[in-house]
Amino acid sequence: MCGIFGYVNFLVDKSRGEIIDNLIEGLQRLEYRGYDSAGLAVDGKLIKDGDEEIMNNIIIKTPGKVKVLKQKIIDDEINRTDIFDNHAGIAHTRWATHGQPKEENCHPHRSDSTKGEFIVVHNGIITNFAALRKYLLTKGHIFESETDTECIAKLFKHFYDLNLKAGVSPDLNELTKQVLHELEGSYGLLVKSYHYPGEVCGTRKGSPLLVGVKTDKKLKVDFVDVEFETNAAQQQQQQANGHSSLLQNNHSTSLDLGFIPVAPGEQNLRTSQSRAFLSEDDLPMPVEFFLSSDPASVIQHTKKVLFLEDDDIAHIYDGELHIHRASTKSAGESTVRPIQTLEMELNEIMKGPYKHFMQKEIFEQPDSTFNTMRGRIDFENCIVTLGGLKAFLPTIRRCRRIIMIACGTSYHSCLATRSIFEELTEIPVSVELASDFLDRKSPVFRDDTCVFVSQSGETADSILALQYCLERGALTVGIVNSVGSSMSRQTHCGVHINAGPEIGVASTKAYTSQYIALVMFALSLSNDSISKKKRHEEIIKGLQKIPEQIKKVLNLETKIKKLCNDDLNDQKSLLLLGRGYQFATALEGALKIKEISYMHSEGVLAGELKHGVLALVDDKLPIIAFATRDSLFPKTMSAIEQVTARDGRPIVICNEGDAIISNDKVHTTLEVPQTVDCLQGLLNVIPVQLISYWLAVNRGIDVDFPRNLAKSVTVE
Ligand code: G6Q
Ligand code: GLU
Repeated sequence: MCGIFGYVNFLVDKSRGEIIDNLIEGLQRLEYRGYDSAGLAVDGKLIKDGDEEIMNNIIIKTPGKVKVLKQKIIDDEINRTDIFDNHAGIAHTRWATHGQPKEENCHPHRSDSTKGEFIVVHNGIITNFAALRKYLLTKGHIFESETDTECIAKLFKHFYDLNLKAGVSPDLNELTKQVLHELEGSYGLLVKSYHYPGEVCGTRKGSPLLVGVKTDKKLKVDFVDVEFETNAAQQQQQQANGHSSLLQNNHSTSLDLGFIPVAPGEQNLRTSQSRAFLSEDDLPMPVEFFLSSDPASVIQHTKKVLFLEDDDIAHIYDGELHIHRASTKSAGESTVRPIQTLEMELNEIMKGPYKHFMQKEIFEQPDSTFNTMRGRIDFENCIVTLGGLKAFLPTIRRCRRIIMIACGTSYHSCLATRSIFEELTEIPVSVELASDFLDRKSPVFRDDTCVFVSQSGETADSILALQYCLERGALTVGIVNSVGSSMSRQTHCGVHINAGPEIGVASTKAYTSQYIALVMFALSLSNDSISKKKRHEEIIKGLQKIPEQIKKVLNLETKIKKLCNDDLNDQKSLLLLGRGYQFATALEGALKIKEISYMHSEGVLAGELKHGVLALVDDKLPIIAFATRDSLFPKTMSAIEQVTARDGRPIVICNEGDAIISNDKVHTTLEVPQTVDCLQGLLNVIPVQLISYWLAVNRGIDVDFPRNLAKSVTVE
């Protein structure tokens, strides 16, 4: 739910101050993902431990934003000057799932309070943590927090000690495998330990994690080999899988007898399969690694990134990145992980002249919508080409139904385009909220096409629904913004909406780009139909004008700001009325308003007004009605009549210069340009995005970080 960030330098001298600054900056760019607490761990100084010298560590953590952590580091007068030529630092922003945002629950967590042998940051949920905790308590471990995460740190020490007892000194990645064998749930996690100075292991299951690589020299190859188990270790792993999970042993003390240490051949066996990191002359090369849940925090350092797959263990030591697998190799599994070059620019993730990311993202929509279409629509010849779908179109055309699955705003973009999908493709389309779809265990068949729409590509409910559909053999399509996200990798085919990074928790530009991507998808599916040719041309011509028309709608900001100031600020509730294409706009507007201004608001299907909602209407309740010109316009007008007849004075979103809307009956009008009926929602949603924004600003709400919400909802 939150973010993790790690930084490893090798043969690049860095002071502790610089290392901390790197970690803090990484966290700040991740903060939008979840932000109730933050923390980090770096090396301290060498201390005597019996005959041994060990590096103690510095853990600083606090509830609140990263700036609070930054201040705490200053207040604690942490020494900034010590220099490290090899160091591993880890950091975390937390969105609590287990235990309140209190200092003891903040990450990093440690294996023990005396020396802090193993230190862990974790993103996700360990579902069997209660049983693990119970077991570890019987083994004498003392817990310092209420989190599920802490049992991971304890497990590292537990297994480390068991290996030592068996006379084996395990490699960090082997130890990580033993720990992962015990964990159920989802995780992106990093571990460091003074037993392994300058090393870090990062692993993931169901939570994103990537590794950025920065070197002066060119990498020899742009991939890293996956290091699978040797036969001996594999046999041992199978044995271990067979019987020795800690919890299967009924928490008995005989467990330690059943424990299988790391295969002797595997301990500290460090083969250089990491071809990318060998220099020409075989000398180690200076390198920095950035581990993160999000490319946005890595981009200012390097564009070279490697996205980890579920069950990958990235082991970084001696300036090399090794990828191991926590599970045994299955047939057809890829044996390399590519090091990709990110196209994103740093200024794409900065606020620019805007006060908030949300405002910036609303105003980016002329560009973002254009980028969604860029290179995909030939406006002159009215041809749409979606490279990521082309090969699958014949299969999709033959499917028996299309199921669109998403959450929140992404769900609304599906609702907004469902009707044009059905009209153009003549395939039945159902639209599902991912959580409800899973709750119902809805039947899915091999000849279904399941379309997953998501900005982040990491939303847990949608990913679970995706897995459910994959297991049932359906064809899956991803309509995703975040490149390299779990959803874009796990679907068979899809379209990246190319809206650029969206940082404000309230989704705005992703909505309009998803909308356009879905319309382009429907156009591609039906491009073989002669009878639909005219309609195609009309829609494509309409799409061409959308970016310019959005610019015009954005000019309404001053009027909207005044409207919010003068009339809406002190209201407690707001209704949004729409029907046909505009029902989705009403729902999306209501979601925006409630999530960032905390004002209750409800999207109502105008046709349903008389079936109950009308009882709420009086001269006080603010109402926004969508009355732009389409075939349902007369019906919408009659809903407005029903409202005005009860002294309601709606704010009407209508087409430019539409005289039918008489001024004395409505509170005010917000006029938007006219476009094709199925695209009108792209323009109508902009005024409500702006209303929600200005309501929130006027109420002094931190627009980009509304309470209780996170940008990337990676828990069910
Ligand atoms: C809306 C929110 C939220 C979001 C969902 C789905 O403003 O951002 O409703 O749309 O949480 O997220 P994804 O689109 O990332 O799957
Ligand atoms: N489950 C962990 C906790 O509550 C991690 C939450 C997160 O992903 O931030 O501490």
